[in-house]
Amino acid sequence: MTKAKPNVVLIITDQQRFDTIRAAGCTTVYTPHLDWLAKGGTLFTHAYCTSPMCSPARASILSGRLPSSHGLVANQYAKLGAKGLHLAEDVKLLADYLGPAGYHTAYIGKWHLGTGSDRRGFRDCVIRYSESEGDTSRPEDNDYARYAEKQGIDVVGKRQGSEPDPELYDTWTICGPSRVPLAHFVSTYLCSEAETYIRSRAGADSPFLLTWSCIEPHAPFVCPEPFFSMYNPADMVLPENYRDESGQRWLQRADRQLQTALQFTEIELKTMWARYLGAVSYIDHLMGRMLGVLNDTGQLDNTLFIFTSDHGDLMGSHSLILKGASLYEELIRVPLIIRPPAGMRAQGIVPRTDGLASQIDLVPTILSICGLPPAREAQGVDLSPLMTGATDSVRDAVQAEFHSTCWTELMSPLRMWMTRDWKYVESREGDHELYHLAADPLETRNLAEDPQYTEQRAKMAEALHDWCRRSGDTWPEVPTPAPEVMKPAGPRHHYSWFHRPKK
Ligand SMILES: [Ca+2]
Repeated sequence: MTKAKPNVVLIITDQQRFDTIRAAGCTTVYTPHLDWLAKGGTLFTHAYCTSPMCSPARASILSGRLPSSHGLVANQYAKLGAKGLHLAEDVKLLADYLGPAGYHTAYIGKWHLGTGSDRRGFRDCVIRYSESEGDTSRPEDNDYARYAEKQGIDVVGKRQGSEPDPELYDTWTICGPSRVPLAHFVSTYLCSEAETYIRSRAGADSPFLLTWSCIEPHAPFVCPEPFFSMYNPADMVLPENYRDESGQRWLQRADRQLQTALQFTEIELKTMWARYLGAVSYIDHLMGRMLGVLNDTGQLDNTLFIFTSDHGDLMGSHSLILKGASLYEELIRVPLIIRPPAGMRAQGIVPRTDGLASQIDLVPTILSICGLPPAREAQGVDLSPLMTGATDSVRDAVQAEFHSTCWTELMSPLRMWMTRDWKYVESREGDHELYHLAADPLETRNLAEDPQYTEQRAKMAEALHDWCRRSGDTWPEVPTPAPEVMKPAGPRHHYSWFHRPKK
């Protein structure tokens, strides 16, 4: 193996909507490094996650398979032991393809695949912290906790190191600057570790794969100053469909994490947006640092750089916030920028494509650009013909799925079949959705029960069921947790950091 193969840097943020990057049309945010990345590569305007939850989506990014195929259908919690949900040993991940091809493999940051400290095929450099239970098997595996201790910083709780300053935190809007200052904040630490890793690879014989993942801009809306206060809430623009109360209907689904936005005033929602975008600008700053080190060490030209997120957040759209049993655009459409290595750029790259793309396409695309054989197990397609302009479409439809927020929660299973013009969501609870995206891109008119569209709905359902048959998805049968791990039905779930009324 020579370094003729490009390095690969894959960035995965958490809960970042597609419309939060200036290059993607968000005029209220500053994302100069992401915009620069988009300028030298391809911005995908219609890239979709497979499921709007961490574990299923992240496993899809890394395996090229839908949740019904890789099996991690909901968020896992390893503490449940054998009855918990785990990524099966035989699911091959990106590093399992690149490692044997001679790549040095690194994983830095959030994992959330329920394998404890094990990062599967990512073997050569691993930096862990414990954002979610189960990301570290033993306390001593938590690299960030050890770093923080050396700085005299005590990190506690689920969101280790990214918790807000308790004196400045507003429990109603869940907004507050971080307790840990910028220099020692967890994602800054993860970025510094990435820089160290990138420097260590300069002059090495073999190419590297670095996957880097952070918790931002996931709620609660916490990040270090000066990014936290970077935007004035009054300047924020709420989503065009934030008054669409038809979304309230989905609060009735069994899943209990989705929340109503109607409980907030306009300025409260704008405050959440200001802090959310502040966290996006913080990520952008970290991207600038990594790109700078790649450039300083002469490795940028030979690097395939990919920026994406696991899924989105409703952030007020359809009068809802956060995520849950819904497959609205704001939840499933993700940022995706791919900047190919110089050799491919020299042949001409389309700066922007509206072609449909899915998270499951990343593994096939990376393997293709690296000149490696395709992954037999992956269900996605190679996106590089969209980037070179060879075609404006590599797939007729994208699929998405939903099972439950957590494996322990009540299920509200969904399946989606979406073309550029139509979206059909089939619900096991019977409350299906059909949107004519071409005429109603904001998804405010559900046509599923409209007799005028019976034929269209049947056509979409047939395409979905045909895909399920071909892909081995047993829908409408879905995996069921053991009854003893299920939380009892009751009031909506409240996370420790969740909206609490003002005192
Ligand atoms: Ca997530």
